[in-house]
Amino acid sequence: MSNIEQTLSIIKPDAVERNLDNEIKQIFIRSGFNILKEKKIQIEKSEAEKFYKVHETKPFYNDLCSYLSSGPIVAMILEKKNGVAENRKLMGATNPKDAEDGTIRKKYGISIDKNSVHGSDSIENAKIEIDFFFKD
Ligand code: IDP
Ligand code: MG
Repeated sequence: MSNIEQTLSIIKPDAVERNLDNEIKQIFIRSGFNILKEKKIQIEKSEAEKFYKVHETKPFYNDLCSYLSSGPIVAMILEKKNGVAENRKLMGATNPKDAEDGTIRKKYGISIDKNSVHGSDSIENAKIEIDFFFKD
């Protein structure tokens, strides 16, 4: 049985702003991910609110949506065996301070909000998030 999975990755504004997008893409490639599609875009705050709707009751929701829409991002469809979990592992903990050595957030994250990358947290959400960015 094949468990090749697709997941949505976003290189967030703090990383794109520091020109880290190519470097981070190389980490995904070296770690065995295929980048099936990618686009560099800037989204509206209203779109960020839709994307992060699961967090709408959180105290940081407004800042989070302002932040994600504050500058260009790179959205990618990544594919690998166990891709959803493998991407979460490679990203590291939400707070870069807690992220393990060798993870993207440990290496590049600035703070809990400016943590350089987003990754889908389940196969179901990966499908929803991929559609959000790549459905025509
Ligand atoms: P994740 O990105 O590791 O899946 P989530 O809990 O889904 O983490 O939170 C989404 C994003 O919201 C995080 O990546 C981070 O940028 C931001 N965030 C999460 N918790 C906090 C917080 O306590 N303060 C500020 N921002 C937060
Ligand atoms: Mg999450």
